[in-house]
Amino acid sequence: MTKNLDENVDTSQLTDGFHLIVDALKLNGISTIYNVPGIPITDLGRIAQREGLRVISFRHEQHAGYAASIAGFLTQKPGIALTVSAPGFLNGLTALANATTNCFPMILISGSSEREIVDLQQGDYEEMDQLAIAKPLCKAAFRVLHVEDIGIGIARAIRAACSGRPGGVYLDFPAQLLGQVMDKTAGAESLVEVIDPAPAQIPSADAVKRALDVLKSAQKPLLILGKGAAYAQEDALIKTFVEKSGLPYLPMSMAKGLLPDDHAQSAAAARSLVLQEADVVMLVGARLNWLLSHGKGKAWGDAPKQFIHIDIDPGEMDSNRAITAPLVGDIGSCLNALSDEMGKDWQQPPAEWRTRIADKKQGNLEKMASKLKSNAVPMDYHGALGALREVIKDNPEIILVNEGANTLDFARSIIDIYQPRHRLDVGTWGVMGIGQGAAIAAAIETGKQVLAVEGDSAFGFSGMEIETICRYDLPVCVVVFNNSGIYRGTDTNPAGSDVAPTVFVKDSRYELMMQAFGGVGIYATSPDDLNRAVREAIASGKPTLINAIIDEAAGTESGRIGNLNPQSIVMQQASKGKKS
Ligand code: ADP
Ligand code: TPW
Ligand code: MG
Repeated sequence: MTKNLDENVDTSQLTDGFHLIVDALKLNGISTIYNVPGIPITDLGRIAQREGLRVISFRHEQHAGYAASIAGFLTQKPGIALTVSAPGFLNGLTALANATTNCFPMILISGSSEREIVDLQQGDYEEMDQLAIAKPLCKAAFRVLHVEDIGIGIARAIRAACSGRPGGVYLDFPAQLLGQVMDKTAGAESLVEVIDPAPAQIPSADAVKRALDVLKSAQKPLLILGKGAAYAQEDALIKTFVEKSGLPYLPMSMAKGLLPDDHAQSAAAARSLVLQEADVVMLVGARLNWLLSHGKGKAWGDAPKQFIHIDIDPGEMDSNRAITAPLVGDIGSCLNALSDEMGKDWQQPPAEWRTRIADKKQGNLEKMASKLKSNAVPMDYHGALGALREVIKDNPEIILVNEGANTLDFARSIIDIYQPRHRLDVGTWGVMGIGQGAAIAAAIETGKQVLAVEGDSAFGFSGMEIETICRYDLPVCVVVFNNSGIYRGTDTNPAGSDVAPTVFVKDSRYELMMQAFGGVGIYATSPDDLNRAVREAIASGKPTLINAIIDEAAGTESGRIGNLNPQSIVMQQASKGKKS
């Protein structure tokens, strides 16, 4: 029963909302909260810290939210972001929606104002109907009004975040709830330990047989591994399946490293060829969304194709193309079932197909190798990334975070990743601003060294969080690819004295920002400088920011997705005029 505190009550026998929330999180194995404090949740962070949770305070809720979502991706436990009401909640919402879009389990916990006042719109402190606003942006949203329901509320949130297709969940805790008290023993009994939060989903025997029949019929099979496969943590099974089957595979960007990128069966360096020519494509934890051109059009060529699709969400089937063999279930169960059925009569894909891919790969890799040796100053993307590629090759346990446009697209194809979940990036939305949040979560959750390679624009979205990196003394090295702008630093304004919309202050000294908070700041103009500076950062483990000066003219509009960028006829004529 809920009690109001009066002087005669023995408080040692009581607990309150704050404590029960912390106890419920701990009971469910949650060890870290990513937060920005304030009314009404300041004491929640304090109590959590006192009770042994790690409470990481950010400078802006969006980055606490991105950190929580990446924690969810890395650990399969929902990452917890904690924010104050209305404005803090709204700041966290972008990250919650992004987590849902990317299928990362996360819970945004927000304090909220008094229900009675909010619902009558009487103008409470930070008044907002948060539950209603969060609902369309997440997988599930719950509000807890009574202290004895905290255990159930948190259990429902965890289950919703982790089961089936993972996603973001909103949990609304009104200020009044936090201070409500109840009997300690009854409180402890009200908590719920979630048993088996992501139950196995076993595919039907028919579906397995159908998939295998289609796969066996292929002359030019192709496997595509997505970040769902990285999330599933079935690393050994995936490696065995790929190697036993002999299938050529393409890793989506955050699936890089599931098998080392230099694996003989990787077809990444022959991407266009395999997409165009494959006759059977098996998707594993990857959606046929814009990142795969919806499975249609020029990128996929004219050759007729059949699709096999492994996904935990039945609704994903036929979303863009007809799926000949839907295999609905969790990746572990599906691949185990397929492996069992493949048996001894499995034939490796035709040698002709494998040779064709290998030849194409070799040609493309050779072409790239010479560009990576570029020592040009100012650096171009190949020269700078060629240096970073070598650093990661020598230190494959480093986690790479990557955002930007050109900085993202070039790094994705140039920097090889050797271990699962060691590349974190802008994900399904191509969102700028995940950089520091992702780097912080990666360092906190894994204890590993992080290298964050970010365009100067991308960096700016979460730049203030380098103070957070310094405050917790995290082994994060941020490399800002400084080309003085978005895509390029060369745009001009023909009509006035303002700079062009894509251009920043020239010669910006980003490294001084890191020095301001006690970290190491380095100015690097050549690939050699960059190589040396990153290796020093790794050796010291100190928070470091390297301002890497990139040729302002080296990038292209929108990086490699310029085709998605509608261009005005006037601008097209203007740029033609410039070139001629
Ligand atoms: P990518 O961007 O790498 O192509 P997506 O985010 O588009 O990857 O796709 C990930 C897919 O993985 C989602 O459709 C999601 O439902 C699915 N998924 C997530 N976890 C699992 C799992 N354990 N088993 C099967 N499918 C999963
Ligand atoms: C939340 C639009 C896509 S890429 C980009 C922006 C602003 C920055 C590109 O410049 P950067 O990289 O980072 O300097 P480079 O190497 O090409 O110069 N707001 C959000 N997300 C997106 N995607 C944008 C804006 C965008
Ligand atoms: Mg830039």
